[in-house]
Amino acid sequence: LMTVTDVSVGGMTCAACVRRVEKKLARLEGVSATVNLATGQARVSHPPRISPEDLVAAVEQAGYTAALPE
Ligand code: 9UX
Repeated sequence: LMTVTDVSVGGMTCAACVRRVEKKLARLEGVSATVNLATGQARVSHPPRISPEDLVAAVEQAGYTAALPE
């Protein structure tokens, strides 16, 4: 069963940014993500063994900022 986590992504300004973030997240085993450029939100489906912090790290490694909901 997958977990869904929303991540706030900062620094995206175009559709290529969106694809970069989605592809970076998808490199994690079992992860798929849809990024909304207008809202700056990534909705991520992932196995429970991948933590929200892992998702934040992946987004940051793609060159963007990331934060979890408060
Ligand atoms: Mo287009 Mo998004 O150059 O960084 S990929 S702004």
